[in-house]
Order: sequence, then C-alpha cells, then structure tokens
Amino acid sequence: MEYFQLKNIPNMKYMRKYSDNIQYGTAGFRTKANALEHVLYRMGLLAVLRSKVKNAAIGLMITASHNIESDNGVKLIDPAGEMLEAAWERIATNLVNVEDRNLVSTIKHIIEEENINMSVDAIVITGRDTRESSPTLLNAAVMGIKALYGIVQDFGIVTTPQLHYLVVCTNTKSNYGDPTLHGYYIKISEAFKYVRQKQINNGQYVAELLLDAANGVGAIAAKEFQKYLGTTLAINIYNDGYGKLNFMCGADFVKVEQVPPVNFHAKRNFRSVSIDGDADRIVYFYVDEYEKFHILDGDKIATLIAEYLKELLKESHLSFQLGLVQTAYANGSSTDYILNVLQIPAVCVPTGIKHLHNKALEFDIGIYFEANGHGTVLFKETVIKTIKEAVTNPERSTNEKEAASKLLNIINMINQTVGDALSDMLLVETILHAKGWDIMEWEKMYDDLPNKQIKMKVYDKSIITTTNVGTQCITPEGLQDAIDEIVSQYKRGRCFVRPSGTEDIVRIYAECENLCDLDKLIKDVASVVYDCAGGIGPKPQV
Ligand code: G16
Repeated sequence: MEYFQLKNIPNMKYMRKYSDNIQYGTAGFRTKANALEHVLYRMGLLAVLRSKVKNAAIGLMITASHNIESDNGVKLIDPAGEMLEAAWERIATNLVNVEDRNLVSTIKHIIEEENINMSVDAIVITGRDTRESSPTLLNAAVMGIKALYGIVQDFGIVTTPQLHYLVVCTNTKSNYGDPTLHGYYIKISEAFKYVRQKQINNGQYVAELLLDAANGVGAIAAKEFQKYLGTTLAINIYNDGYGKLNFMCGADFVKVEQVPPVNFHAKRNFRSVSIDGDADRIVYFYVDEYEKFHILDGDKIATLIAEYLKELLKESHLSFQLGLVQTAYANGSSTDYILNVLQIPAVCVPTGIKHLHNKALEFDIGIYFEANGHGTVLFKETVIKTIKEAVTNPERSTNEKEAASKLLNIINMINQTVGDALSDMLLVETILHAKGWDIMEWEKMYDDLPNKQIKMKVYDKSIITTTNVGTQCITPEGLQDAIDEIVSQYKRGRCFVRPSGTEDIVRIYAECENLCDLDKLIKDVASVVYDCAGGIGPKPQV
C-alpha cells in the first residue's frame, strides 16, 4: 500500500469533540448537528474507501430526514442505490468512534482487511437537505473525501431519493436514466404523462391535490415537478420552506399524531399528501365533513399499488411472482388484505429500508412499504426485459401490448433506487386516475384496525433490546411478559416497543379491534415501559 496517500488525513479542524459513542443507526448516523463535524469528515474518508472497493461511485447524503431541524445525519449509498452494506456499518461505527490519534491506523487497518486497491479512482456523489447545518457538514465530508484523493461530484440541495437516483445512473452509465436532476424529473414526469393520456378517468378523481412539504427539500422538488407536469396535475404546496422543518408538519408528524399538519388549509374530503424533510416518505390523508381525520399510510399505498400491478399483469397476460414486504408497524388489516384478498405473499422484516429493500429483491416484482410511508417497487431485470418484448410482440393483442406498455411506463415512473415520496405520489395519482377514485373510495379497500404510536424518552434507550423483527423485548427482563399480559386482554391486540434507530426515544406501537380500547392498551404498556426502562418526564397516566 502507498502510505503517502494517508499523510493528509490528520486534520485539526475535524478532531473528535465528544466522548459519547455514536452508532450507525436505522438510516446512518443521526444526532445533534453540532456533534457531527468529525463524523462527516470520517464518512468522507470512508466513502472514498468504499468507492475504491466497489470500483464505483458512492453516494453521501447529508440529512436527518424526519428529525427535528437541530438534528442532522449522514447516509452512505452503495453503487446500486441500496443502503450501505451491513458489514460496513460496523466499520463505519468503529471509524467514527476511534480516538483521533488512532484515525490513520484505523484507515490503514480497513485498507488491509478489505484488501483495497488504493490506485483505483474514487468518486463520491454528495447531496444535502435544506438544514442550516448541512453546508458546514458537507464541507467536512468534502475535506475527508479530498484527504484521500477522492473525486467529489456535488449536487447541492437534493432529496434523498434524487441522490440515490444519481448514484445509480452514474454507475449504470446512464442506463437507468440521465445522471442529472433534469434527467430525474424528465424520466418520471414523461412516464406519468404517457400513462395519463392512455387512461380515461370515468369517476370521482380530480387532478388536483394539496401537498404538505414539511418545509423541506421536497417543496423545491415538488415545484420543479410541477413545471414538468404542466396541467396534468395541480399540486398546491403548503409548508413549502418558510416555516420550521418537520415542525408539526411532514409525513412523520401526520402519521404519528394522526392530525393534519399546521399551516395547511385542508379542504373537506379532499386528497391531501404529506411528505417528510428529505422527501423519501409519503402519506395521504383527508379531513371529512365532520372534521374527522383519516390517514392513508404506507400500507394503504402498498396495497393500492399491488392491486393495480396485479390488474395490469392480468391485462397484459404476463405472469410474475409478486411479493409485498412490510414491517411490524404494518396494520394487521393490511396484511390480511394482502394475503386473503390480493392473495400475494406478505413478508415481515425489521424496521429500516435496507431490510425491506433486500427482501423485495427476492421477488420478480417486490413491493415494499413501511407504514410510515417509506417504500417503492423493485422489478427484476428479466421482468423488465419480458415486458419490453411484450410491447412489440406482433403475436400479442392490442390490449395486451397497451397494458404492457403502461407497465413499462409505470416502471419508469417508479424510483426503484429507494422510496421516493414524489415518485410514489405520481404513481398513486396514476392509479386513482385509472380507477376514477377519490380518496374516500380508496380508503374503503379495507378498514384499518385502530392503531396508535407514541414516542417515549428514557434515560438510555439501549437497555431495550429486541428480537423477532423488533416485536419482542429481550431486555429489560420482565418487560415482554408484562406487555404480553396486557395485550392478551384485548381482541386482536398487538403491541410492541423498540428503541428508535434515528431518534433518542423508544417507539411504542399498539393496535386492537375496538377504538375505545386503544388508549387504555397503549397507556398500560407505556406505563410498564416507563417503569422498566427508566422513562423521563411525566409518567403516562393509566
Ligand atoms: C428512517 C428509515 C426508515 C425508518 C425510520 C424510522 O426513515 O429510513 O426505514 O422506518 O427511519 O426508524 P426508527 O424507528 O428506527 O427511528 P427517515 O425517513 O427518517 O430516513
């Protein structure tokens, strides 16, 4: 190895300032922005090594997505758009936590262990969300990349899914699309417009929606999309960047609190959409004439997509193995609907896009969605090839060819590289238009079991460890037995607690058959969690 390449690594500006260890969590490193400069510098170094190992471009996105404005974070994106490989998460955690004096030796160790050829060129594609702290953190990352002679391709302010798209386009030599933001907008919007002009809306669908953009980068992307979409869809944007990021708005707030966002003029029974701070999650909602709030979350989106794809496959006489991937947060009714009505296999994996994405790859067409609205659809290359052939096959009927061509455009409309709120939104709009449905008709697909999620602060969330896709507590001792005892008293009751991998809280989720039981169920469980795990603040009142 040519060690002269490591001489630039020590950098006084990016010394480790905090003694607390930080973990690569559900979606990368995430914490208070002011504790992250050295982390970003070191992730810049690591991104270069990863790029050399893979001999491909790597993505580095600076965002804390749905978290509060004062947090920030970083995710590394592997060459095919997927999240950083699990083995490298461990390497990353070790690298950001070593003492400054051990930084160079740790880098040397990684180079040797991973057998990295340091003469390979490294490209790191960077992007950031709209947080005030993001430019400073980007500088730190760029310094790290340059210290190891990596090439930086910076795209400035982008949504997380845009960065995933840019990485994949770069690594596929534009096969997936043009590696520019224009390429992103044009690919998705052209596919949307194509399908729209092939469909007739006979029903209640109106080509207009209200969008809560969480005061994040999604507002910029949605405005840009509007230019490309022209009059095919009117997007009325609220929380478009002038208010506080994710504060009482955005997909996470709307989903967890089950109320409309602030600064939002919800029209009665009108299709409304909420995305999160980096535009990788989406939920739909509406407020009815009795002021009741209704949410159509990731589960409702996934089932809508699955049903539509099934119909298109039937029309085109193509047969592929469809599968749907969820997490434990999926509403029990959605899983019943997938298995019994759609008759599609449903698989449950731990929280975190990396788990869902990897599982979905096992199906010909893998649909994955977390209930919080993070998801996409993956199509195997062989599937795409077969569909392409079907479009031009003279032996197929006009109807079959039209359905196949729609399918092909649906594939182009979907950002397969990761869950993408705006691409998902256009897909949902396409399906509702095809069915002629308003949001109430869509909601009727199945009835959600009443459900609730609460976030609880505890002294040390790491004392809660879990197994079985995050649904069973291993520690603290006795907690799971207490939860089981409570849940057993409720019809169709289900409840679990797990530490968040993105926020300094634990999440408690509950669902049961009767709405009137739900509050008691979740409060009873919250009370034992508070006692067993060291809750902070007022104890939940039972
Ligand atoms: C991230 C992950 C999601 C996960 C969410 C919450 O979303 O990408 O897969 O569901 O965090 O994770 P946790 O429950 O561990 O806090 P985002 O939108 O914040 O990047």
